[in-house]
Amino acid sequence: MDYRDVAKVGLGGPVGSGKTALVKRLVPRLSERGYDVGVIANDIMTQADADRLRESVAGTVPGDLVRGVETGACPHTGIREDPSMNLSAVDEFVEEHPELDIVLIESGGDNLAATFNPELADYFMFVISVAEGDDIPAKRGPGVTQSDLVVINKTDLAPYVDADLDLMARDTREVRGDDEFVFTDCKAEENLDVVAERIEHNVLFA
Ligand SMILES: Nc1nc2c(ncn2[C@@H]2O[C@H](COP(=O)(O)OP(=O)(O)O)[C@@H](O)[C@H]2O)c(=O)[nH]1
Ligand SMILES: [Mg+2]
Repeated sequence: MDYRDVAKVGLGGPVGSGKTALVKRLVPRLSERGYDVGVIANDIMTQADADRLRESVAGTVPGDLVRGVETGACPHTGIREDPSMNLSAVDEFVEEHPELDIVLIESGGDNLAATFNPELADYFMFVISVAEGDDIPAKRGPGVTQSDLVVINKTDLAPYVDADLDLMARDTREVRGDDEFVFTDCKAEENLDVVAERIEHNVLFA
């Protein structure tokens, strides 16, 4: 078994947008649908970071199904130009856990341009938060325009940061030319089933 035998879902986006929060909530939803899920955290520089991730997903993801990959200095190389380290990590992962159906790969890159190499991710979700400003979609960053799904998280915070969700929806639709975006609230667990459903529909049934 190697990386080609497992569905790989990439999560990119700025630090703090809610990628880990989303991973935590997607795992039980995908498990409920009958899939075995593993998690890889990319650009982990120290084992302490991997431990933190393991702690934060504890309860929803068993510790041995969470891996940290140290891809080194440049945060984006490992997911875009040269995903070989990540792909070997997936290979090792599926060798030890041949039952895995899906691996969620969280990128540590803090950049609107951090896109996933199609070899590394069969499905690439770009996670932003409304608290980063409602003009992010209009900036036409490659994450927003080239991802398979844009997740616009933390809708609960919109009133506190004067974020106009209608504007974000209009801009996202316009810059992408499609409706592949979802508003989520990881705190109140809103619309997370929609994200799980998109993954299932686009990756596992594809
Ligand atoms: N209010 C609110 N907070 C959130 C939401 N999603 C994540 N957070 C919080 O935002 C912070 C950063 O989230 P995290 O998942 O670690 O971001 P990451 O850097 O993208 O992995 C944490 O304190 C989360 O609890 C949300 O939908 N609403
Ligand atoms: Mg994280």
